[in-house]
Amino acid sequence: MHELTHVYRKGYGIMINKSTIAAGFALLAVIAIAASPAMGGSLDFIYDNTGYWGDYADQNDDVYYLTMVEVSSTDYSAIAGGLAARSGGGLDAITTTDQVNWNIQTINNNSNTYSMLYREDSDFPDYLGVRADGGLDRIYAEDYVNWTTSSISSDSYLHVRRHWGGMYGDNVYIVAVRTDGTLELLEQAEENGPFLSSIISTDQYVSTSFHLEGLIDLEGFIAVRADGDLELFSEIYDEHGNSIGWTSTFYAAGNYTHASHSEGSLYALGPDGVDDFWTVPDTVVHVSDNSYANFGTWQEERLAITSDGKLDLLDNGISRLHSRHRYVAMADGMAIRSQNQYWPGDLNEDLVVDITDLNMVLAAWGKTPNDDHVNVPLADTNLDGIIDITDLNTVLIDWGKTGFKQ
Ligand SMILES: [Ca+2]
Ligand SMILES: [Ca+2]
Repeated sequence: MHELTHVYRKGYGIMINKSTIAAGFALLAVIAIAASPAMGGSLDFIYDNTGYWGDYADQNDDVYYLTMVEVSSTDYSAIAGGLAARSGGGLDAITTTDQVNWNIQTINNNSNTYSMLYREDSDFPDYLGVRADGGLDRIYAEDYVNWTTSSISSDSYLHVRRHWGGMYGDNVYIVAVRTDGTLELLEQAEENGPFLSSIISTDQYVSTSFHLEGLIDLEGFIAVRADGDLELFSEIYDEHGNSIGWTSTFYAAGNYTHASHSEGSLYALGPDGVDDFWTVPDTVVHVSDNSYANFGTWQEERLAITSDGKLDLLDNGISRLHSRHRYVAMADGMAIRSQNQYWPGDLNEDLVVDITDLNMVLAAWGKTPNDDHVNVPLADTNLDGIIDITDLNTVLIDWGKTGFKQ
């Protein structure tokens, strides 16, 4: 195991103790339970190491997860971690209060398999889960211990987000993209009451954003259309303040698949990259040309997963790829590792270990990320912040190998 020293990510002021990683590994090894089917992947902690984001192999390859979502979207200092869906069914809550000791709790009485999880913005962990059979569940625990699952709908869904609405912002809505691509609004008229369903658009959609409070002057949400354009939905009221329905307008043209709201900006992602919308479409900042599949945050950093599964730190209009491994989903400080990984010696990830990879080590020889932010992370196979004989040996050991790691 690695030495217990603090590492400091230059320029960001975040301190993370390496004992976090050590403790997490030990715990993960202990909780290894039954092997699951060959879907999804195992868990990594993602953290900073000497100037750039890195990742560690976990010590537990027996538990596989399909997807995960962060525990806390509002207060990282209180509790962090994620809710992760096991590939064989069931849910694990993986949390820490001190960034050192991680607790993994398998949620009782829930053996459902989930393809998508979404955390509602609430004072306690409160989730929506789209089941593999398409149905929609609510999963919550007011005390982080005793979890309750209830079925919201047995219809079939692809994507869900929760929103507030009504004149005073206290109505609860779930906006759901149905499996047939249409957009459904599920409204809960009273706390813990049933959800009333209505179709608000029969056009074709792939996803929606979180509630837009603070981003624009309108109450509403952004829907990502199947053709990649963004559409703005907002609620309309009569003269008494009663909701009389929803209206939508064109927001922006693009080739997007996801839209996410973070600190007053709307991030829209897709195969053409990430765009950052500052309040209205004519102040778009194009952040990255990479192709993206997902978006999240960790300690006020904006992290995205590329279509190739790499973690990308999106910082003030700069994209920096920060992981050696490939991932399918992420949450606070953790990510689910894809089962398809490049050979450690395949530095340029072209599925062959050859002279190109060797030359990448030689070109960065003796350097640190401070010397070269671009090439050192690519060549640093063991994530120790220096390019040396260890990295050279990794390439030589894998020399001639092709395809993904076996
Ligand atoms: Ca290569
Ligand atoms: Ca190294």
